[in-house]
Amino acid sequence: DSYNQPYRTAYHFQPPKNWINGMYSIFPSTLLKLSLLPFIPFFLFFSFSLLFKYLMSLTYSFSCFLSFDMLNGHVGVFGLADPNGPLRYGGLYHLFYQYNPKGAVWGHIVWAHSVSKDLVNWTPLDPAIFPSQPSDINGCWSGSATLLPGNEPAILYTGINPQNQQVQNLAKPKNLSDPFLREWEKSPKNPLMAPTSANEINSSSFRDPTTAWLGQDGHWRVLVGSKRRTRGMALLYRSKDFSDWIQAKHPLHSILGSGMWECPDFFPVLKNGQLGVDTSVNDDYVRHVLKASLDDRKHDYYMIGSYNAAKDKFIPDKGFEEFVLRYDYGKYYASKTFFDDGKKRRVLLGWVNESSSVADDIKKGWSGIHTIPRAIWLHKSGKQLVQWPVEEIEKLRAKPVNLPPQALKGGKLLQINGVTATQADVEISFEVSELGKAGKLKYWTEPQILCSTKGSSLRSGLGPFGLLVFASEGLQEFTSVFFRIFRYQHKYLVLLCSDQSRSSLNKNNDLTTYGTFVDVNPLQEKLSLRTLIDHSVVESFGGEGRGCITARVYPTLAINDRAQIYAFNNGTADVKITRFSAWSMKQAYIQ
Ligand code: DQQ
Repeated sequence: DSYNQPYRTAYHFQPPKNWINGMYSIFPSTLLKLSLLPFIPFFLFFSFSLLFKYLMSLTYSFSCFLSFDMLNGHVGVFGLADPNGPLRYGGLYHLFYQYNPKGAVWGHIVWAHSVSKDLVNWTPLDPAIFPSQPSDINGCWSGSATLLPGNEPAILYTGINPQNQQVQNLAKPKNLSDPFLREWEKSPKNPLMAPTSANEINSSSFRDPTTAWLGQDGHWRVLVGSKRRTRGMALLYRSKDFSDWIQAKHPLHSILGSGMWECPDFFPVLKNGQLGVDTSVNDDYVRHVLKASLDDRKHDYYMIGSYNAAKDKFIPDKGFEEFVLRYDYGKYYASKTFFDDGKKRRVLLGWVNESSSVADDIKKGWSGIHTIPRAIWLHKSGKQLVQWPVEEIEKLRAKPVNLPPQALKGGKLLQINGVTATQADVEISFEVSELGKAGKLKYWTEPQILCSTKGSSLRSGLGPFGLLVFASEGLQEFTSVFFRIFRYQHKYLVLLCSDQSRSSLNKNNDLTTYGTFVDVNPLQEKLSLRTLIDHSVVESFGGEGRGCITARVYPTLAINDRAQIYAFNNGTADVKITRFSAWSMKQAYIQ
């Protein structure tokens, strides 16, 4: 059915297929329970939701009452969103995620649940957490898992109560001897954390508890995203028994003007090396990362600093006083990390919404995918994080196509044959010799602006050179992922762009171009690019994971066997391809 679903991904996680046509086939019991809940007659809801979306478009502030992705539960679309509470237990990886089982009827958001042995192939199970008690009767929103001593998983998540307030609840597995953790039971003491008149917490800006960590004093700590007026913050709670939680006097950290911090994350990273460490580690061989999904900007930002355990304060490093660095400079939101103690790595999961129109989403019948899980660690410079697809994804590689090192002259287009162009993993490295031809950047310019104004067609000194993917034979459609090199203040800036402006003849799509600078010195290093191509996903890693950009494209011609891949150089200077490997990717079992 790839012909009538050309955009469904083959190896990026998305709602199981049979949730779309016959959603009752997977877990009738649970869904029937849900459907017995009183629901608004369809026609009323439909008009309500259109009216609602109209209101939303008018008044932004209204949306802080309802989370951003709930509006992605368009009528009849089965929206997958935030990854929730990822953990490893019983030799299995558990992924939960925000899901509207009844398509449109938002407010019944549940924690859908899938398990995997390798983070690549996933088996769906019944939803783990769904509205069932007053403290979450209007929805089970995002949260995180913590492994308590004795390896007992505990999930803290946001519930929406009958007054539509956001409160924090606890759920634990009913049966620890079930490695699939199919059944979860909620604390009868829920909600464990709630807005009160005393704590002046805004009940529509209080959500997404993090994985908890254990302090030297034997007390647990957890963060909850919040804001007061425009000051975004990470509220801190402490607990001795993981049940009674006391709000700390001060947030762990806050930034004036940053707006609501959704899906916060707080974790240590080794100063040296690529291994991950447990969330509770706090020694002088780690640094700490504080991340937030900024509701006002719809991007995931992070800062590096140190965690002062005595004061329960995060002190950002110089240059990180504001949220500047992002995990991914494309479409990427509500990400979560977890420590995979099996392979001693920290794994990052992110949600990528659609760039298609609402009408097209309804036609597709699904919306939302997750990126390939990424190992994440601190770059040796200590100034940024590095991300790389987990090595297990390489098991899907088939039929390698390798090209010998060769020049790629200015204006040259090199067609790559022998690869399934809609389902591929491409690695290419470039060497640049004529740096003297690099264009001069007179003044600092945002990378996304540079990429948008100087698309892949505009010739300049050094670049654009890179890949054309989802390219139609006549190049009526193509998505270009490319480098440009500029000279700026006596050094070279390497720009990485993912240009979607020509990706589809269907202009109803969001064709925004994305860009970032990659901290690579072309005098000393090759420029490497890896792009994972998967039907409607272009997930790119520049500089071995120092610059990541995820995009969604919906070509009308360059689909199935009519898509092409090219290497290209539209600069005036020649460049050299020093390494080229491409693989056709096999279909993963993501149901
Ligand atoms: N999505 C969840 C919220 C979170 C938002 C609701 C982020 O908990 O803040 O589906 O996308």
